[in-house]
Amino acid sequence: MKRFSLIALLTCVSWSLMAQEAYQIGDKVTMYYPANFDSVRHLPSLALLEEPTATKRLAQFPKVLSPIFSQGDSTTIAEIMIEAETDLYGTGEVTGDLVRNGETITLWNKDNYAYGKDNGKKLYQSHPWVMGVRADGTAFGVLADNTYRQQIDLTSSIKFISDGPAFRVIVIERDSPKEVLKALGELTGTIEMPPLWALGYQQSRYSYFPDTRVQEIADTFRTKQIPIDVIWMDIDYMDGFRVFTFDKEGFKDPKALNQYLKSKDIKSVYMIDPGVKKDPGYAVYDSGTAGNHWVQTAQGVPFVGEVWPGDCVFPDFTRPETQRWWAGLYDDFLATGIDGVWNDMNEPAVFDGPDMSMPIDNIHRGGGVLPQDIHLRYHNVYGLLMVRSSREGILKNRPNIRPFILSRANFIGGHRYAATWTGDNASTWDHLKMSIPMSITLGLSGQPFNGPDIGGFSGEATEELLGHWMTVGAFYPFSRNHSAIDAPFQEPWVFGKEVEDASRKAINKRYQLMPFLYTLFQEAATTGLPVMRPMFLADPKDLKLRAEQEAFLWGDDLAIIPAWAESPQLPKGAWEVLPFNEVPDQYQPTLKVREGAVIPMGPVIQSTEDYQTDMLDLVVNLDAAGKATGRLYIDDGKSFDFKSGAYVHYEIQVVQTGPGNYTATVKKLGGALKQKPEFRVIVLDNGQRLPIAPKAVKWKYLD
Ligand code: NBV
Repeated sequence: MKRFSLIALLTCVSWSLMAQEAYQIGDKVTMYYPANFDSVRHLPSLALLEEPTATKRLAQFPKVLSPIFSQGDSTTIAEIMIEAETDLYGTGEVTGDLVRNGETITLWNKDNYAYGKDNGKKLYQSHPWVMGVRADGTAFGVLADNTYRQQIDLTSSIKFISDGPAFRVIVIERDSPKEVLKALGELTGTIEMPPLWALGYQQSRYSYFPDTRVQEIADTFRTKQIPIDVIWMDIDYMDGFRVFTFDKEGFKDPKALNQYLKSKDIKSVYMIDPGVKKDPGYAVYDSGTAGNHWVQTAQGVPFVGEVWPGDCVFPDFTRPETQRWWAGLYDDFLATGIDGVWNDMNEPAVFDGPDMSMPIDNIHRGGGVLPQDIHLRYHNVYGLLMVRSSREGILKNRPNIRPFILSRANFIGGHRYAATWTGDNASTWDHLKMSIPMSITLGLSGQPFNGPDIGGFSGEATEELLGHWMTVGAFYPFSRNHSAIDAPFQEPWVFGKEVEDASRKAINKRYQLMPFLYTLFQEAATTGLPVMRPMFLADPKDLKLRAEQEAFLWGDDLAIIPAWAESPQLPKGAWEVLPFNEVPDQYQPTLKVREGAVIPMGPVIQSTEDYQTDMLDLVVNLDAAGKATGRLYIDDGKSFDFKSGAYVHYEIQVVQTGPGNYTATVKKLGGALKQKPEFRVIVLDNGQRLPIAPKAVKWKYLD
């Protein structure tokens, strides 16, 4: 035994000394190749936006952060040594703390109900990505460009241990974590600008059934004046769980239902799973079979596995023909007036398969740019490929409307195609609290548009839990209440007046802050910086902020401090409370504005259909020098016209010029839209809002 491990050690050492190569692919961005890199088994990369072209071979490896490649019996390894006192972040969709040091997780997309399996260390998505922040605030990022099953082991270094062939690693070196995230955005792309409605509050349930129940939910929101933008249709709207069909009784006229919702300014999102019922006579099964679209077993016949509808076959999204066929299925579906698509179960989850998915030797036949390979390679990107193809289908039908897709499974880079939620959490305090580091961590891994099921999916939410979850939940980038079929209902009103009022107040605030939130989404879409941020991002040198995971930021300027936060650490400076004219309650998080910030805000509205930017408030917390700055981005919220200039982006600076006197400079940063909102300045002072008389402000517009 001893001899065996010595030989293993020697093999490993000599192997790791074999030639490997490094290329500079950007400013302080290095791509490292192991000696035996097999491009056919790895390329093209699905994580990267495109294959780096400007590559310069380095004669010498940089002294720090160069990976050491090695090989175990059946694994390939890349290890990056880190300096002591480096805080590690990222690793995608994970349970546990914000600071990732000491953690080991497995990247193998997995249906993980209540996060109960594998100790919650294997969830629905894979992000082979770690960001390190050193004691001096400088930072780096490490991306393993590898889709195969792998572990990230952060117990003493950064170690990727893969079950696939040797893989390449990209290292980004920067002066700050924000710069690292921007570089990640350049490599993997950023989100597309979502439709404005997707930023509104959303209500879901497994399932609202039948259509009259959906209408009742819509009516209740409107009668109770709780703002809402979207209602979600879960699997029971389908006919026997057959995708792209509607239940003949319960949802017999989806067009009429969607029209009804539209008349209430509410959008509809419908679920589509990848598993297609094996059911001759069912059009999707028949056309898929005729087109030979199914993932195959090692023996070359369609793989059959059990999911909701019973025996199912699964589209092979590596094939261009299959991508086109799948995209085409959306034609009739969308013609009913469906606004958004929810791709669930796309790990893919297979009830009777190994590790609740497919055998790793199943065959994906590829074609086009992707080669044929086994499921071990394509498992973690099955969801990414599915949503990419769904997006194509939606865009084909509506070329100038921004699509909205929500996906349960995904892979780093998949934020280019879909938003995400964190799967089947539970109605517990633990999961409420954990949702904050989870959501922040996804944002630090390239996916800013995310959030958990508000109220928790499984189990029973209590009045107190729902009160706290609804009020914090209004501040996730993706804000949707959702619950399981066997859980009690958890709409904001089910526990009575107190939670209902508290929910309304919090959601009202989200809508009032919409100009600010939308501007942050534009920043995420153009730079890769997250919307929901950890405190340390605003001041990486302040070590007190590094582990803060109760309170969080929207951008750099607005702190959200849950009522239950025990010792929230905020970046230095005189933060001012952002007060609202409301009866206080035990649930509302405290909102605080950074010193020197301007937050654009609008009125309370019931739906983003009523969103306007003709008249806005500029809420200002002046710094010691009497100055404050903010930004405002405006476009039509719907189309891609902003790409040809139909937007306007302002930088707004408010300066106190004397007692009670101000100048406000509105400088156009870009865009051709002629819209100039009428602004009202409101100065925050010791928890008070002081509206400034229009005459006391001198306005300067700079084009
Ligand atoms: O489609 C039903 C559910 C859905 O509500 C949930 O959000 C998904 O994560 N889906 C999983 C399938 C089964 C859940 C037990």
